[in-house]
Amino acid sequence: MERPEGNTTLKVFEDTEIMDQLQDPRLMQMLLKGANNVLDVMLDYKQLMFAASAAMKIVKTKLEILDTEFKMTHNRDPIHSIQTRLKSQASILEKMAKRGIEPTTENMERYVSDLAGVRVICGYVDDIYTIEHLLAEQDDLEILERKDYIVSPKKSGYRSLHLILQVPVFLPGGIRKTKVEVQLRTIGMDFWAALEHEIRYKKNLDNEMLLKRLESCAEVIARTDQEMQSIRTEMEAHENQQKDMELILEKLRRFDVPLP
Ligand code: 0O2
Repeated sequence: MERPEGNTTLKVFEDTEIMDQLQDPRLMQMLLKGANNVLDVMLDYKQLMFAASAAMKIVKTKLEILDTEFKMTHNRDPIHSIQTRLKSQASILEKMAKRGIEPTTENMERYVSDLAGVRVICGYVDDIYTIEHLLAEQDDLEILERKDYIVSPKKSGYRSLHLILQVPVFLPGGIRKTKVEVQLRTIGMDFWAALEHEIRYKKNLDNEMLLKRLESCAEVIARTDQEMQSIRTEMEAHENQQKDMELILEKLRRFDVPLP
């Protein structure tokens, strides 16, 4: 059969010298051992990412349930939308290289807390802390780390609440405790972060003027978030006052019913 030219794999097998060497049982054993080791590492990585993916889905489902339950009792959704992502191999290796961590699967599990990421977009700032509180109440979740970039924004202007959760993933071999990074932010904070990520983040932009303008956009958005929050709080107070008034009027009407 004709073999395509330039196919190096096939050429190797045509090379009688190499084929002769492969007949050497010691060399063959070394090659098989090497291949076995590589496959073990690949399988460990696959299992790690499988657990990360499962943990991410568990957290997303929990958030959806909390949102629905909140809507049933308070008649509004605290969560506007939820996004999930598994960190890419390139991004994992880049992060580890930057920190000088040896790229092993054990190190990935130990040092890279955002293999699984869940982003929760809320309408109002207080919704973010409500969701955090509801997550903290879940017995099977543990909050390992908390960074509040809303109270203390990053120098760039970045605002969000970051939580590293530990989630038990039930697998045939036992429970695998798996980390998930949850980023909670308002629609406004997300708008800023998405555009800033495109324009500047990881690009080492050093134009002071543009950096200042990006930061001031973040401040304008933060003030708008505060104002929207305050409008909603006032509206709710007004609605509650009206409800209280209705209740009193209803009682008065009942009181006014003429006696027989
Ligand atoms: P990507 O591409 O979004 O995944 P850690 O994640 O804890 O290992 P670090 O830097 O201490 O490392 O975490 P930090 O500061 O809490 O931020 C992690 C994530 O927050 C980033 O993930 C971004 O998603 C987001 N983030 C942090 N700072 C900024 C910022 O200035 N602008 C924008 N747009 N996003 C930011 P990654 O893995 O760096 O990137």
